[in-house]
Amino acid sequence: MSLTPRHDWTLAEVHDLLNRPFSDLIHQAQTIHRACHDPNQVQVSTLLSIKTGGCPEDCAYCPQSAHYQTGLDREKLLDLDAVREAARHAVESGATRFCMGAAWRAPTDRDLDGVVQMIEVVREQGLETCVTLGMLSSEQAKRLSDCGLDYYNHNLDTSPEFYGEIITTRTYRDRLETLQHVRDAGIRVCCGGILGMGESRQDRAGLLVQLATQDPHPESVPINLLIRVPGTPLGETEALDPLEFVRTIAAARITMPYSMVRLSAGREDMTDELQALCFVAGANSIFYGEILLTTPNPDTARDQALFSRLGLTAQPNSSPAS
Ligand code: SAM
Ligand code: DTB
Ligand code: SF4
Repeated sequence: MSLTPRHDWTLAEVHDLLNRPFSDLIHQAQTIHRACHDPNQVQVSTLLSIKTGGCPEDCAYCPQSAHYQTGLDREKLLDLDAVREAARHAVESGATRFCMGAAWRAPTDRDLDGVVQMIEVVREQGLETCVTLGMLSSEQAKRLSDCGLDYYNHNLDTSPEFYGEIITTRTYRDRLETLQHVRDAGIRVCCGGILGMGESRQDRAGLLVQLATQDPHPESVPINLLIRVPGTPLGETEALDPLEFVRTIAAARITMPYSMVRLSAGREDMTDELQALCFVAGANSIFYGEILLTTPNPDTARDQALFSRLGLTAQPNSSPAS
């Protein structure tokens, strides 16, 4: 079966998908997953925070926002040797993509000089490169493309309707513009969102419609489960029904058949059984390593045991950089 991806998904259609009986939804997602991917292979990415804390944005979920007291120290840009060392470690642990995140609203051109050097040292290790630096101008995107950046991560986070409850310092339109600059520069797009912020099922459908009507679809779609960090406005949010999380993964797989759907933040609090359901629903990528940007992720021994329990293997590097 070969599938032609659709880019005309409507809110009603995606909402109907999320409302389907669970077994029907998972069966459809797994069928599409098998047609488009090796169901037993998982792409493995590693994260590194290159500039931590003190961010001027007010994203209500984020421990790095300067608006909230989360006990996180503001740090300077990491030096090149630390990045090289982390990239080496990522290679040894079997990761194929290295994603660097900075707590910026947008990088200055000077910030970008440092990031370009970092991308170069990560590429030297043969890793795919991804960065997430906030908003980008078209010139900045072009610069990142010229230095060989493979992916840019910039999330839409939630539906356009719910977005204003979560962030007031930058608009949905700002985010869509940055994504367009990234696309126009020829960089692959990593774009997803966060579930469990108090949004409705309709909002989860709304996020997926925004992603699945992009043409082409984002190559990577990270689906994060909110990490409820004390001190942030969402620190006390009621936990999302885990099966609702699985449903959203399944609907992401159905609507964006060829994208890598990443089971992203939030795995630390998931059982192996819940993660297994996410893989059955079509997730085929994870963040690996004991820390995400600033919060804990499962330790590597636990992830190795999980892969072994489920008969999963790490996907080999598909685009050697150097
Ligand atoms: N500052 C840049 C930006 O926002 O574009 C890049 C770094 S930011 C930390 C990257 C993404 O991490 C956010 O878009 C959000 O989706 C995710 N994230 C941040 N805090 C989170 C949390 N507490 N739980 C789940 N995901 C989170
Ligand atoms: C994404 O969607 N999730 C990652 C990555 N892109 C940059 C970040 C998760 C951050 C979780 C909170 C933290 O560790 O600070
Ligand atoms: Fe800043 Fe990014 Fe955190 Fe928002 S998500 S506060 S932009 S680091």
